[in-house]
Amino acid sequence: MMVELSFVRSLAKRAGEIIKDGYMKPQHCDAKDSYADLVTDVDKRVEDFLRSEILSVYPSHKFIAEEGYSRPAKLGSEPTWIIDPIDGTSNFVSRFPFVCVSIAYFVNQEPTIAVVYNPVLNCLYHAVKDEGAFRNDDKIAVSSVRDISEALVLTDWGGDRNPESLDKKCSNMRRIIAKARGVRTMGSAALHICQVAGGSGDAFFEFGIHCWDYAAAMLIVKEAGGYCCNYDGSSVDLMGRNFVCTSTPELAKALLPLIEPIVYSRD
Ligand code: 2AM
Ligand code: CA
Ligand code: CA
Ligand code: CA
Repeated sequence: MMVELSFVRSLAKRAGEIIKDGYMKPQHCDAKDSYADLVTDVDKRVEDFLRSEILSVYPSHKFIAEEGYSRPAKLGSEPTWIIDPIDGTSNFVSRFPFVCVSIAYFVNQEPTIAVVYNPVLNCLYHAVKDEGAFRNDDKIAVSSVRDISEALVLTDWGGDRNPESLDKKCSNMRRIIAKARGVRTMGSAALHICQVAGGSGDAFFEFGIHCWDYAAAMLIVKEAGGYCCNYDGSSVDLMGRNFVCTSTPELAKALLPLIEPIVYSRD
């Protein structure tokens, strides 16, 4: 049985209800790799909900999901769901309203259906391969910005507090802000990328992120006409721990030389 967009949207909406229920309640959180890398019961509850709903209809499908995946994550040609139950957990616990659930459905290693839903701001992005990208059912498109002096660049500090990584991130920020209109860091890679898809940001890059942070948003920004690559300009490697997208290839060409890579081990 084929997976329909309506099924994925309904999963995201119901996951969003769980997130919204937890949003105004104090959350107990556990630290993962660092004190800044958090997980709450709501992350786990949303992931369990999505897994059981999907498996009840598609028992043979595979999963790569943040809280319960088995390393190394491997994307094969089988139908596979790449899921982040909450992207922006540090925002979620601080009630900063930039949080979402991110669901991508892959077949033959190709993203086919993607939904990113922010239940706090009631904003749902979706894309189906070759059918365009939408925000709350309105078609969206990237900006036409080519020149870095006109670009709003989105990136993040992430959860890594290693001093060497922080030095590189600061130097990257320093080089970019000297040339760009602005830099914003809002705590959710998926929503940053969706901002670029909707034309309210012009470029996004980040090191240390995983495929569940950007798999869904990547299809959304591609379908909105955006350009996606790795930090060195090569094509996107989902296990490569970095991702860049821009409104135009010209903007990527201007941005990439300003970025010194921070290399993370693959999954
Ligand atoms: P997460 O909320 O699913 O962990 C952007 O920096 C990405 O890194 C986010 O998409 C976020 O995904 C993850 N991240 C982990 N810890 C973070 C932190 N303290 N601040 C911002 N992002 C963090
Ligand atoms: Ca996390
Ligand atoms: Ca994430
Ligand atoms: Ca997460």
